[in-house]
Amino acid sequence: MPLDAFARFPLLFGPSPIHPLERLSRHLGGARIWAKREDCNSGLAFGGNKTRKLEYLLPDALAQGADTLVSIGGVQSNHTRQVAAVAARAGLKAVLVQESWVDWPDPVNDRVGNILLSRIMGAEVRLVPAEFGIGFKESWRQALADVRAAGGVPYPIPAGASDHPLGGLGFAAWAHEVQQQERELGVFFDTIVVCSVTGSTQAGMIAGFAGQERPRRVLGIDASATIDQTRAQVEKIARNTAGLVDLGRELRDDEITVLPGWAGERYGIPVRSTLDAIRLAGSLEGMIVDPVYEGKSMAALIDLVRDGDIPRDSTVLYAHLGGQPALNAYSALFR
Ligand code: 1AC
Repeated sequence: MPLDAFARFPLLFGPSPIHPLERLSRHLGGARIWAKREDCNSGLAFGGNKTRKLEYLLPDALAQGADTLVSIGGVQSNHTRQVAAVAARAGLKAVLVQESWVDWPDPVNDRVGNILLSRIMGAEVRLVPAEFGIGFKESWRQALADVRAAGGVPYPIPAGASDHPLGGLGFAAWAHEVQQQERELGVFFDTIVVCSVTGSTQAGMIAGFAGQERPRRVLGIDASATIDQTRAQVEKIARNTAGLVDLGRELRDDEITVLPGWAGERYGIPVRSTLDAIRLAGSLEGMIVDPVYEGKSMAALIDLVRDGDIPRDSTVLYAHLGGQPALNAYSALFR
């Protein structure tokens, strides 16, 4: 059915802001670079891309009579922080499984940033030792079972709200929002740059843009150092979402692009290009990006423009997904 026929629980202020990054564009000597800011999209715990996805999952949870949102991520998961915020806003409980996805030595890693905010918002936070993985984990199934055993009605939300039948809808709507903003601004973004880990942000964009007349490139930047897994998940969710919103055709393989090269060796560990990108965006634009997601996609954007893979006459939209709270756990890198 068409996208606007899906139930949506409004959580955002409205369309997220789009603005030009003029000093960064000048510094790179080409391509007009703009940003669309999911970190400013709502009043819910510093916003972020997951809030937009949860607009479509929450009505389903409420229709099922759920009283507890149950989700999973790393210790510094932005996603679980946004689930906590959405649960608070909707008057539901939240149980959050926070696995040790990142072997990060900061002594306050499990006390500051995203996890601190989730605790403030009243979520039950469970620290579980387990490696990075975007699939359905035993710890998450256990949390669901525990809520049931206690007489509650859990609503399962997988990592990143991604591998869920409705997970791609939020960013399919984002694609329509971009088109509307382009009309207002008199601009056309021929290239979108977005960080990909659990997949549904990029996948939703691909499905949404595929229904528009003018083609454009959606460049996913892998930040998990598991490129095959990321690409497979983006493809699966993009195809599912395209079917859900009645795209009316199969997505072509060339519409699904996920690029390796900026993740470093492990999810959650920044490398030199990540830190350089964080400093560059901060010092030229006052725009804060994080070491896990946007620092890596910003590093990719910088290299792709510098190397001419994104041509000088391109107009690029950088999707800022709102990962900044994790910075608190990486302070040692900026002393
Ligand atoms: C990996 C989903 C992800 C998070 O914040 O937990 N972006």
